Order: sequence, then structure tokens, then C-alpha cells
Amino acid sequence: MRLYSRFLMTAALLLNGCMLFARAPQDLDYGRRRISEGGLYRAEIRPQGDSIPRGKLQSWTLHLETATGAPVDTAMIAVDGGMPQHGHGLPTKPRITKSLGNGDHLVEGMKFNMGGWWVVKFRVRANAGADSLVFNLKL
Ligand SMILES: [Cu+2]
Repeated sequence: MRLYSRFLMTAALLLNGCMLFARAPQDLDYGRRRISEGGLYRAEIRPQGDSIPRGKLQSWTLHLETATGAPVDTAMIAVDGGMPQHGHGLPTKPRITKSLGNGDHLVEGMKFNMGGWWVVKFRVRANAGADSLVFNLKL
């Protein structure tokens, strides 16, 4: 009996911990337009549709401009991401494959293999300097 109640308590604690861990921060910004962490750039992600499909390889457009709104075409951009609550990264290695002009960049190889809170990060190196943009997604 005593062992059983201790087991219940442990289970309750574990469950509680898990639930805290599993809950995404409530003030997350899921907007598709963001200002970079250091304020050097503004960017917008343009997935192919309104909703981002799960488990499907997709291409996005990343629109990049300076803080004052000048399109940035020449940049080194690295893509990274994952699920902060699960401790894993993206299932693929998306890359910027082409500059489309007017600040637009083609992002190929995007894929999200499960539902939940995802983070996609773009590390930008261009004339204005190095900075990164972090987007939150809910799938
Ligand atoms: Cu996950």
C-alpha cells in the first residue's frame, strides 16, 4: 500500500514535469515576418500555401531586406531548426539554392515530420553584417 502510494506520487511528479516540458511558451510569435535578433534585417517566410504540410518535402521563399527595407540579394544564408521541446533538429538539411531577385531566396528541402512547435532559424551574412532570424511554426 505504502509502496503503491509512493509510486503514485512519483508518477504524478513525472507526469507534471513532462507536461511542463511539453507545453510551448505561451507568448510565442508565430508571425511570418520577423526582425532579426540583432535588428539588422527584416525577413518574411513564404511557404507554398497557408498551412505548412506535415511529412512533405517543400520549398519556401525567404524574403530578406535590411532594417530600412532595402532588398538583400547577396547573402550567405544557412538554415537550421528543430523542435526545442523534443531536442531534435530538422529531419532534412534545407538549403538556400537560388537568389530569385528583389530580396527573395529559394529555400529547398524543408520538411517537418511531426506536429507541434518547430523553430526555423536562418543565419544571414551580408553587407549589413551577420545576424539570425528565428521563426516559430505550429504544425
Ligand atoms: Cu519532435
